[in-house]
Amino acid sequence: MKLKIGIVCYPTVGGSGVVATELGKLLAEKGHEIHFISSSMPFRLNKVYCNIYYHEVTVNQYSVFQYPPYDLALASKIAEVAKREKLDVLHVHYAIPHAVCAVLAKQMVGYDVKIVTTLHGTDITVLGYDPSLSDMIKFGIEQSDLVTAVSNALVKQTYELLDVQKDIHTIYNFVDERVYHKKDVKHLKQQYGITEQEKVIIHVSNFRKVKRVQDVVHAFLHVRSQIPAKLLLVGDGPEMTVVCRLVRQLGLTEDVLFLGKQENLEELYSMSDVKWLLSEKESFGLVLLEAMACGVPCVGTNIGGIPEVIEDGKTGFLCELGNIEEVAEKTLQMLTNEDLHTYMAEQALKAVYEKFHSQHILQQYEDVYFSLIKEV
Ligand code: GMT
Repeated sequence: MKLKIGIVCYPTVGGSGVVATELGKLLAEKGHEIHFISSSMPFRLNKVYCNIYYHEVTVNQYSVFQYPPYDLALASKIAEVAKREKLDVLHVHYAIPHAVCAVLAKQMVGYDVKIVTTLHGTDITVLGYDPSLSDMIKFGIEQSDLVTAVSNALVKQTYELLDVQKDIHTIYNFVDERVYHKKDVKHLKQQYGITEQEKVIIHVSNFRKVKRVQDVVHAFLHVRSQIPAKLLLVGDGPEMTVVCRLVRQLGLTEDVLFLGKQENLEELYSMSDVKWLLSEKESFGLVLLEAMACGVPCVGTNIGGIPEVIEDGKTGFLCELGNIEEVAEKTLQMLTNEDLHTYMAEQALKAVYEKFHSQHILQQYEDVYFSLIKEV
């Protein structure tokens, strides 16, 4: 049985948008009809699929409104598309505003279109602490027909924070293994001026405060004092200015490469020996999985969903939040012991192909949709 599925997500660069888009593409490959409903074209939707449609939400600016009513425009668009296309399922990524808009749209269409909500983190770990929003998030979750979250840690945190009366099922994130795999990038390394002797550490994020990019730079100072190394900083965001200043102050300008926002991350991971994610909040850490798929072991903080992605001592190392020395010491252990590095790189790849395989995750989402459709 083929389904008609509406997907609502933030389309810009960011893990939740990436997961929503990649899921839509895999579902389309299996013959389902996919309707993306969002404010702009999801950036990973980079080729034509005959059964993927994109419906843009436009918000008109009327002088009577102090703020453009995006959420109402979205709800209205969801209802319009659901009714016209007779969607079976609305799969929304993020409780607010998307789940709440879907609930409103469901009331507007007048039939039992099923709502699946996937929690990605920020709505719970940041907005869930805001008393003016927490009841709204709880409402969006409880009114959904089925709720998933990207890690067990996020499920636990949602229950603790919002006291929701709803089963939440963990479905891990995935990457498209056809895109994320090790590539031969010797030429690229040379072009960046990285020598054979130098080890490469990579950090990829949106440079929000929670990503602790300053910790990344401090830890790199320790590593570089012991071995020749380069740090690739990929991404951009609010912390960029402070991080640039810190790199200059610590005399690291020669060895830290600011690469800005990049699209073909698999090539940059393929140049790297270790991936760092030292965040203070992280419900999953999709960038870890991307690196692991390219055979790069990871060092991450022991918080949120990171311990579900990095198996300590096997696919990488876990460190205490803010413990720069521990990060440096464990990274050096990996980078100066070739056997250990090879073992961890192999185990990282194995985890991607076993625990997080895209087809395995796709099956779990399809099971979710069919469980709701069969109830009708
Ligand atoms: O990490 C961000 O700031 C972006 C955010 C998003 O909305 O894309 O990422 C969240 O969702 C990703 C996909 O599920 C997860 O891999 C990230 O861990 C999660 N970020 C946080 O929890 C901070």
